[in-house]
Parts: sequence; C-alpha cells; structure tokens
Amino acid sequence: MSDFLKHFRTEQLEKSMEKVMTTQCPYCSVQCSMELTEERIVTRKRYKAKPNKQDRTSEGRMCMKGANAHQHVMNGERITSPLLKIDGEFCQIPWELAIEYIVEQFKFIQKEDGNDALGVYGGGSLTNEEAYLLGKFARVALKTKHIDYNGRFCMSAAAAAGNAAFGMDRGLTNSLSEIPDAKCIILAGTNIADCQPTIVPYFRKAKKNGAFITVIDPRETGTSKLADLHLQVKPGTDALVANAMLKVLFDEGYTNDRFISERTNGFHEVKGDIQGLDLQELADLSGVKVEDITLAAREYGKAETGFLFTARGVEQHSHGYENVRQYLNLVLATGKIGKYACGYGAITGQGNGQGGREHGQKADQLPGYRSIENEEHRKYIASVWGVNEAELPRKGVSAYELIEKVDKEEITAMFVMGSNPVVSNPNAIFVEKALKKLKFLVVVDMFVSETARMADLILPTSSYLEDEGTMTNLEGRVVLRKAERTLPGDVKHDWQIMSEIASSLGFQEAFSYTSAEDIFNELRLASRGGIADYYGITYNRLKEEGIFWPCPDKEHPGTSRIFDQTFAHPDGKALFYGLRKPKLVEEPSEQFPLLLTTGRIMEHYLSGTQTRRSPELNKRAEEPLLEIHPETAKKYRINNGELFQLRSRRGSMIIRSSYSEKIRRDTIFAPFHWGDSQSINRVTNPVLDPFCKMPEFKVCSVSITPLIDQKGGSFDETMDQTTSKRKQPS
Ligand SMILES: Nc1nc2c(c(=O)[nH]1)N[C@H]1C(S)=C(S)[C@@H](COP(=O)(O)OP(=O)(O)OC[C@H]3O[C@@H](n4cnc5c(=O)[nH]c(N)nc54)[C@H](O)[C@@H]3O)O[C@H]1N2
Ligand SMILES: Nc1nc2c(c(=O)[nH]1)N[C@H]1C(S)=C(S)[C@@H](COP(=O)(O)OP(=O)(O)OC[C@H]3O[C@@H](n4cnc5c(=O)[nH]c(N)nc54)[C@H](O)[C@@H]3O)O[C@H]1N2
Ligand code: SF4
Ligand SMILES: [Mo]
Repeated sequence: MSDFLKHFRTEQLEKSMEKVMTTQCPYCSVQCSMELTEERIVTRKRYKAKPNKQDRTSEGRMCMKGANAHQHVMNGERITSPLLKIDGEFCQIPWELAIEYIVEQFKFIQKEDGNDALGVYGGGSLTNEEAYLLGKFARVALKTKHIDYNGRFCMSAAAAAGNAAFGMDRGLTNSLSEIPDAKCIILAGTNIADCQPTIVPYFRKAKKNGAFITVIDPRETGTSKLADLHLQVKPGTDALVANAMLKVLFDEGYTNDRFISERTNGFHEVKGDIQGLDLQELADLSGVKVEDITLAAREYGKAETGFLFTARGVEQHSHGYENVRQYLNLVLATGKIGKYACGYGAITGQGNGQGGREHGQKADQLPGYRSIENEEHRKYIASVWGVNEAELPRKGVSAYELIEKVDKEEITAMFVMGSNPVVSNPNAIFVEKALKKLKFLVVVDMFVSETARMADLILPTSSYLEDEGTMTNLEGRVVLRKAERTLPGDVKHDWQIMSEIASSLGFQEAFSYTSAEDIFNELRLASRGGIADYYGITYNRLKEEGIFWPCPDKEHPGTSRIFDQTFAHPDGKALFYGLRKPKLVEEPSEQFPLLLTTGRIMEHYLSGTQTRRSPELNKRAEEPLLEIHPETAKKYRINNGELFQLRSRRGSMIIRSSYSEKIRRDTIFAPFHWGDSQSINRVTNPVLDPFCKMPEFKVCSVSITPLIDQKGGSFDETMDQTTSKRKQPS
C-alpha cells in the first residue's frame, strides 16, 4: 500500500471516531436544538452542528450563532480553575481555598456592614434550576434582600405591563405555530430577522397566506423587509403611535364591543381620553404619516385574526411600561386575544429569559412568579425551603439600583452569576467606578469578562454543552437540555458552586442536591399553585418534547394558548390603561443634536463575552459600527468608515461610522456587544422607568465629532461617501 493510501486509511479510521452531542443553542430565546458532531482527525477535532428537524419551535432551523456556538466552549480562554487576584494578578487556587475565602469574606461583610450589604446579580442564561437556586441562595444562605438580574434590562417593562393588563406575564400568549394563520401582524420594536432568525419563516408563511404585516421601527431592518407597511417612528414615541391607532380603531368602528364588555375593565376611562386626541399632532410628534397610522390601524382592526408583538425597541424606555400598555389597549379593544391565531407576544430575549424571570432571582419575587411581599406566598415558600417565614428577606431593588447602592457603599460585596454588568448596564463609566468601591467581588463565569476582570475572585462555570437543566423558551415551552460533555479542568456547575458555598455557610441540608433534576423537583413543588406552575412537568416527561406552563399536574398536557376563557386577574378580566403622552427625557439640543438608539446585530450576543470568542462570528463583525444616514453624516463632517467620538451627558466612546439610508435622519444606531472604549453604554441614559425600573437604552441625545478634525484634518469631499459597502449592522 502506498504511503498516500496508508495515510488516507488512517485518516478514515480516525475520522470514524465521532461523538454526537444532542444539545441546544445557548443564545437566544428560541433555544434551537441541534446535534453537534465532534470528529477527531488524527489529533485535530472538528465540529459540525446540525439542526434538529423534530424541534417544535425551530422546526429544524438554526442561525449562524447556533452553528458556531461550540466555538466559545472550546476556546482556549476558558477558565478552568478558581482565580484569586493577588497584587493585581490572577492566580489559580484550589476550590477548597476559594470556598473558604468566600465564606470568610461574606461573614466578615455581614458582621461589618449587615446582611443586606451582600448583593447578588443573576442572569437569564442560567437554567431554571440555577435561577431558582440563586434566589434561594440569596435569601436563605446569604440572608440578603439584595438580589436582581439582567432580565431587568430585558423583559421588565413587558412583564410589568402583562401582569397589570392580564394578571400574568408569559412572553407569547400562543404557540408560534398559530402565526401562519394570522391575517394581520404588528411587529413593534422587534427585529426578529437578526435576533430570533429561526422564527422568521412563521411570519413568511403568514404573509404567503395573505397576512398584512406592519413593522414599527426607526430603522429599516431585515424584519421590515417582511412588512407591507413600515412606520419609521422617532425613537421613544411608541405610546403616541399606539394612541393614534386606538383613535382610528374607535372612530372607524373596529372595536369589539362584546369582548370589551365581557372580558375587560377600564375602557370607560380610555374612551374619554380618545376624544381629546389629535391624530395630526400624534403623527407629527412620532415622525410618521397620519395615513400610515390609519392604514396600520384599519388593517389590524378589520382582520379576523391577528397578533401584536413588542420587544426591546418599545420596552427599553423610561416609559417602556406605558408604551406596552398602550399597545395592549389595541389588542384588548379589538378582542384579538385568547383565540386561535389571535394574541400578544413580548418576544423574550435570552436563552432562559422567560424561565429566568419566574422563579425568584427578581428583587420582589419568589418561585412560581410569587410575590415576596405576599404573606401567603412567603409562608408557602418558607415551608418548601424549611425556613421560618419571618427570616425571609423582603423585596430588594432593581439591577441598576443595586449598582447605585454599591456606589453609595450600602452594598459592599457582590456575587455575579451569568452577567457582564460593566458592559450591559447603562451609564457604564459610572458602573465601573462604583464596582471598584466593592470590598469583595466574586464573578462566576466561563471567561474573564470585563466584569470578571474587576473581581477579587473568579469561579469557573460550565458551558451549555456541559450543564444539564431546563430552559423555558420564548413560547413558554419548558425544554430539557442534556449535558453532553465532561467538565473541563476544575470547572463546576453554577448549582454546585452555590450549594458548596451555602453548605460551608451552614446550610448543608437546604442545599444538599446531587443533580439538576433534584433542584427541578424542588422547583416544581415551590412553583405549585403559583402563576408559573411547573408542578406537572418532570424530567421524564421532558424527554420527548417541551411542555408549556402552566402545567399543574402530571396528567396535564400543558397550556400552549393562555387566556382562552379568562384572564389571570381575580375577576378574570383584562384591564385597559388610560392614555398617556410620555415625553422624551432627552430631546435633541444644540450640544447633543442627535438621537441615539442601541440594539443588536446578528453576529453577536449581548455583552459579546461568548460571541467575540467565536472566531467564525467575530470575523464577520470585529468592531461596532454606527449606522448613520449619509446626509446626517455630511452635516457633521463624518466620513464613511472612519472612527469618531460619540458623546452624551454621561460620557464618550469611539466608534466607526457606516453610512446607511435605512435609518431616520435624526437618529443613529449602535450595537452594544463590545466593552471598554467601544462600549455604547458609556453614553446611554440610566434614567429608570418608575413602574418596572427598566433603563432608557433605546434613546438619548448625543453629539458626534470626527476624530480627524481633532487632529486638524477635515471632512473629505472627494472620498466615496456613498452608502457603506462594508457589511452593515444588518
Ligand atoms: N443576534 C442577537 N440576537 C439576540 C440577542 C443578541 O444580542 N444578538 N439578544 C437576545 C436578547 S437578550 C434580546 S432582549 C432580544 C432583543 O431583540 P430585539 O428587541 O428585537 O432587539 P434590539 O436590536 O434591541 O431592538 C429591536 C429594534 O428596536 C428598534 N428601536 C429602537 N428604538 C425604538 C423605538 O423607540 N421604538 C420602536 N418601535 N423601535 C425601536 C431598533 O431599531 C431595533 O431594530 O434579542 C435576543 N436575540
Ligand atoms: N445599550 C444597550 N444595553 C443593553 C441592551 C440594549 O439593547 N442596549 N440590552 C439589555 C439586555 S436586553 C440584556 S438581556 C442585557 C444582557 O447583558 P449581560 O447581562 O451582560 O449578558 P451576557 O453578555 O449574556 O452576560 C453573560 C455573562 O455570563 C456568562 N455566562 C453565560 N452563560 C453562563 C452560565 O450559564 N453561568 C454563568 N455563571 N455565566 C454564564 C457569559 O460568559 C457572560 O460573561 O444587556 C442589556 N444591555
Ligand atoms: S441564536 Fe437563537 S435562533 Fe440562532 S440558533 Fe441560537 S437559539 Fe436558534
Ligand atoms: Mo435581553
């Protein structure tokens, strides 16, 4: 046999050393399941992801992030043992020492500054089991009321609005499979084409079946390409658009009077408010045409079936709660909810953005969407946890307010699990300064993120391929993710880390879990009888496919469509919201003449800790690009593709321009997936919505200054200043 053939044969043999891992993507809320094949070629490993055709949500699709998700897991930058900062340098230490050190520091803080001086900061990437355990860990083991999580920045406005309007917050009221039969769809402030790409075909099918699609967004996006009508709204003015649409529905007789009288309360007040609305004024303020608002309302009003969706574009405002409530008025006024192909959806963001907001990592919450201020709820959870009700802390404060307390030195130690707050909080310069004041910072992560870099101690955690647990996807469907890879180095699971610290603090019995399933079984009990009732869901039942909550007993099939018969308020009725005309907190001024809005691009995920470490994704988008209309750019002497300084009242950052005619002339857009001087959150406004404490990520006023001008250069009239040929933030 020739050398070549020998080599070929060996390669074939080696190639057959394949391992197939059944898993699901760690990124967005669709949670696409897939098979990841590990192929060993001699000493090299090669990976290939293949979507799972049986997946009821993704229907066998996967986007570029899912296809490359494994890359960050295998990345050589993974931390594989605890790292302690000694004289500014991180040194590897054994777990025993790490746990001992944490316990010593936490006890010291508790003694010096009180129990509430310990802050806990969680995330929506954690499994249900771990999110649940983090709530218990904070309240039982650390005895602190100060816990909140990054979902505050994500879902809080829609969650608060859903709770107030319907008595319950589940992202989608119906399963995605009903979308193709909707005759009208409104997509407000959601860019599914980049953010949940695998659900786009549901909308395409609807369009093919004759649906009229309206997109409301200040930019043309991949999503607005689906639209029959695009309202290119001025950032921060959604409530005005929704009010104007309600007026059209009312004046033109599209309201569903029977539904309003039988299934809702509060329309009376709204009816009074409608009379005083001036369509032209609302259209002028929101920067869209009266005819377009009228068309959007008519199409929604006359359609037999329909959905209205919102996402962060509507919600991440200092009046995000009100924006959502005004859109919900449209759903209730037309009775488009609680029926086949009729409903509302707040499109959840993070992998476990839904489950992560149900089981107690929120400041005011106990498992099963119970309230920490409700005496009955406290008693029940105290009994499940085997503690005295009086010992359970009361409600704490929201995520950004935790940081403010750190700044005031009321919180002096912090435990961060599953978030990178230095990059993802608004007003990031302040956040970084505040965190420097901590006496003790522990970060549990897979990487030395921008936040972990500031920690005294970093604890290495497992990735999605290694960590078993349940996730609740954007539909409210609970799915089980298996662990398919052995833990690298000394890595431990989040639940093990919490259990070990809690045990060393003296709570062995309450934290004596041996598996994620153990924790899930306790969660089932803790959620039993609550709004988000998981009692009937077991690991065994999840082996087949997901189950929608609420699922109160083991024979219950789960609830894919909610509000069929009643809403979740005690009287079974939904509630309208009086009309409001919220104003922008920062209108453009001479000093800060442009409106900045922020969001996502397809290639990266959130603070970028994971996707910037995936070579395949990172090479497609290596730096943030600022979307700016060419006419606006010329006015401010910004060349296409050049770096410049973006400034607001909070601070400044450096970013490269990318001309785009797809954006309003008064608005610029930047993604937030980068840290340090490239972090857009150095300029964003931390003003909080009073109802839900959501920060104003989606609009603030800014100025832009070319860097070259500062060096004495000038705007280049001769340069090719046509719309950018570079890959645009899509
Ligand atoms: N590729 C990718 N996918 C993701 C994520 C990611 O980081 N990357 N993150 C996940 C998470 S956690 C989330 S929360 C979701 C977010 O999903 P989305 O909310 O869809 O994403 P964003 O880009 O933040 O904002 C959506 C749109 O709102 C528009 N917008 C801005 N201001 C306004 C306004 O005032 N009114 C209206 N109507 N629209 C406005 C923006 O132009 C943008 O196109 O995505 C999830 N999926
Ligand atoms: N300007 C602006 N800022 C925003 C937004 C915006 O639209 N504009 N959107 C906001 C929204 S919607 C969100 S959701 C936040 C999110 O922002 P972050 O909370 O910062 O979210 P991630 O980047 O996912 O951070 C997760 C961190 O936890 C690590 N991690 C991942 N999985 C696990 C795990 O299972 N266990 C542990 N222990 N660690 C893990 C990752 O490596 C990463 O470092 O950002 C918000 N910030
Ligand atoms: S990022 Fe979202 S849409 Fe893309 S593969 Fe992952 S779960 Fe699916
Ligand atoms: Mo999010």
